[in-house]
Amino acid sequence: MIFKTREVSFDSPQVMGILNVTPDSFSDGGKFAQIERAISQAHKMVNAGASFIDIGGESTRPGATPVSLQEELDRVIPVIEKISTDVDAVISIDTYKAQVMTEAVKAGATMINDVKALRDQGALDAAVWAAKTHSVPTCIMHMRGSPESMQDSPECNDIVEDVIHFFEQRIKECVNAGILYSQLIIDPGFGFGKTLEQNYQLLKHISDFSQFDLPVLSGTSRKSMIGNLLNKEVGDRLAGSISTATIAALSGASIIRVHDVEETSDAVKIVNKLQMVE
Ligand code: 8Y4
Repeated sequence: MIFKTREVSFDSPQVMGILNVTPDSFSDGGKFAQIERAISQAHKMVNAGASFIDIGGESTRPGATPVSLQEELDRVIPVIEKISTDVDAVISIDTYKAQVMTEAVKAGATMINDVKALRDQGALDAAVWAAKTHSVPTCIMHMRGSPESMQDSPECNDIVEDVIHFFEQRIKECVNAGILYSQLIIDPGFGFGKTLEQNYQLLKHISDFSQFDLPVLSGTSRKSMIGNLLNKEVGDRLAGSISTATIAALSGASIIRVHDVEETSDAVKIVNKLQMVE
């Protein structure tokens, strides 16, 4: 798949490192120090095996304080400008806002990651522009609940069927709008409005999404599907996160979105070796 000028092969799973660009209360170095911290974190993740960096201004975390458009732009754009020239990786912009997508792609982002699957005002048009004029692919994620479009589908008691039906509809709309089929990535959206049971059903059946012949992105890192099962706080979910990442990689997921890049890259190398031997 082409990300602007970079071609990425999904013959083996790729690791996407999560880079949150949020003002943290412990750092008082100001804006410049924040940008420097983000760059060094990105370099660290690439050296540890990440070929994707997902940059988010924290507008999409469930339960996160909503961030204004200007605040999100101020957080994310300077970091993308610097990282896209300095760091050898696909630079993904985690946003559902059309204007953030557009400005991020102008600043050097090479992928769009939208947890609302381009259903926010203007987002589909922004992603069409990014795809057509910059060869920037988009990841469309499934979410249950929040945006109203989910509920108009018939009441389904099979989450896997539900998510597959969502992608059938959503892919059609994206392609009709002008995004190439081959410029889409799909994601079942672990944790987004799903029960613990449903999250594990999706993980168990994640290979079902291979029927679309599109790269599948899997994001389970440190989520409550791990914490609630193991009774562990967010800082103690590494073993659980590596386990779910390994299962996803073994099942054919193409992009594994994680906080712990080095540990997950080791796990992916084990999976790769396993797939290679007779
Ligand atoms: C601890 C840390 C507990 C983080 C929960 C979380 C996905 C995503 C998110 C995903 C794609 C998160 C932006 C939620 N999750 N994008 N984004 N897929 N494509 N929660 O699963 O990391 S944010």
